[in-house]
Amino acid sequence: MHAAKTIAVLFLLSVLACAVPPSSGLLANVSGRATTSLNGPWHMIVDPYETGLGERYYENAKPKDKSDRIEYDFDRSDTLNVPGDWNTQKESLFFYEGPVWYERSFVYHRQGRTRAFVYFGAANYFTRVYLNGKKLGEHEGGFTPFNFEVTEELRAGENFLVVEVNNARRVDGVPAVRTDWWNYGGLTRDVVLVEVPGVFIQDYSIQLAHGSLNEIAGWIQLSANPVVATVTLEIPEAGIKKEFTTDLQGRVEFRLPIKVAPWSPEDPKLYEVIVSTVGDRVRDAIGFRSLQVRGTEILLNGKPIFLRGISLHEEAPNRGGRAFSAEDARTLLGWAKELGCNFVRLAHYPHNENEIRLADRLGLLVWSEIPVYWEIDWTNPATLANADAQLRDMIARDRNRASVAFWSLSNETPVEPARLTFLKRLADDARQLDPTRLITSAMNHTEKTGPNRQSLNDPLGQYLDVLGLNEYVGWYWGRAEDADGMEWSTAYQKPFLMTEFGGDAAFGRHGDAATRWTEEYQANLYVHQLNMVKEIPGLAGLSPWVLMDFHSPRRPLPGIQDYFNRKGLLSNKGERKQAFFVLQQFYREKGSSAVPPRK
Ligand code: GCB
Repeated sequence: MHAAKTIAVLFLLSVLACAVPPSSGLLANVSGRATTSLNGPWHMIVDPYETGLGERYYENAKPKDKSDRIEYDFDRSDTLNVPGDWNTQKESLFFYEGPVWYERSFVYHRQGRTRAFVYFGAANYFTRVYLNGKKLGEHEGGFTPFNFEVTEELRAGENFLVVEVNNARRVDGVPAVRTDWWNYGGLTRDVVLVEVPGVFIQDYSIQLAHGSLNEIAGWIQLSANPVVATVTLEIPEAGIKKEFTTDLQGRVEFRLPIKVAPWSPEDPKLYEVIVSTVGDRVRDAIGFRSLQVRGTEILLNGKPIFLRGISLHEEAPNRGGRAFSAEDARTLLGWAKELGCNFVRLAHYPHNENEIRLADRLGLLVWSEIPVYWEIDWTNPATLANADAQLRDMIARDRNRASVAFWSLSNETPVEPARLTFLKRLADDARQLDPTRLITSAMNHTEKTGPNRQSLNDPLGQYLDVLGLNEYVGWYWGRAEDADGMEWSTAYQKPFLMTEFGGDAAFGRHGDAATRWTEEYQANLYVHQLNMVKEIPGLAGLSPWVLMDFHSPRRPLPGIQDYFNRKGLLSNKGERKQAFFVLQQFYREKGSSAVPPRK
């Protein structure tokens, strides 16, 4: 080929590559690679006036002589544990919103691998990262991972990382200024150093082909391009060992016949998967299942499934604050299993990877959501780009998890044209990034279609595969008994889930069923809601609000709320309220039947 022709082809390939939303360069499956933990105590300086930027805290400087003026000293400053929010580690920071500077030194000796990245599981909300005084970059968004290459900046021996994390709420942020959860700030998830060879496995997607139970479809992407290399895919238990040659973009797409036991809540089988190329090898555990919709039904492995779910926040049981550990996940998802769930709605932002990986092992289907919540700056292109980046990174981290069934774009956003344009764009991008998952949103825009009839009528429904409906009969309006005989429908022939209902009860507070804040009130509300729900023709599932009480600044009522949303079926200390057993009983009865009876 002539040089000019080659350049034209390369140009065309790069133009085509741009048609999909750009990759953030996120490393897939970090836990399957060679890593060094940077968790533990980090020095910290609380900086409400953002003095640190001007004073260059990132240089971590020391006075040169006795007359030198330096007004900070990380070494003599207090510490915060990473991972962890600052709000629940220091009483004085409980309500704090603003910048905090973190510093940690570490010793590094190259292991023979040629490239290194520093990877953050999440930092809420806006982050600037510096290594040895040099800025690596910035990141916006509190719940998605990000990484920076540090190959050039790393020194043999002593190094120091300085990170400014700012959780100030912003009108143009995602979420924006008003939420019903605590704005926990800090390095809330693991921080690790990842070492990889010069050309490494950047990302991969290995799943059953859409609608198939005996063919996998996927791709493997190397870090460099142009490069042509051999990559190997092994799934030993399924007898697969296959070599491929990548294209010039370092990418291979494939389809392969496979014989597997499909992943399901009853049998959450995971297979060891190894992806390798010269010098790099990544190990994963992947389940294979098919997910489709047919009319108003959701089909798992070709069969209709009723989703016995519960919504939950990523809040730590007992100690409070952001949950991050495998142990937190075991407690939270253990309770969901005890309730009889086969589904969890992880509200209202992407939860930590420990939780998703455990859901894979426990057989819990997952709804994963980006924090496009209530009011958002719909007409701001930077806000859309931010939401889109959070969507892309949520998908990039979890696209190989069998448990993840839904990508949710939003929760309870107001019906208006600019919002529709914004969310349509997210729906299009989600589909392009992952054509195998179901795209959804939780909505609350209904209209009265009869004396006791409500219909979910939100134009967003046209862009979704599955519709989520939040309703609060018996709490924000009416009495629990008003749910009796109420009929619900949607304006679309699509599966729909009751994604929220519930009411507050303080554990141990008792009274009759008409007395608000008591366990009896909440239990009665569940009885009436569940009676109503089981009559909804073709309802595909539910995820009441919420598994455990969680901190919220909107909930100050003394002696009852004390800054907790008390709609939990369990208290924040893990005490089961009466309504827990009402839902558990309902799920026991539902357990055997796939779908509710049709009228
Ligand atoms: C909702 C929201 C959820 C709130 C809940 C409540 O509709 O989606 O984030 O926490 O209601 O308790 O009011």
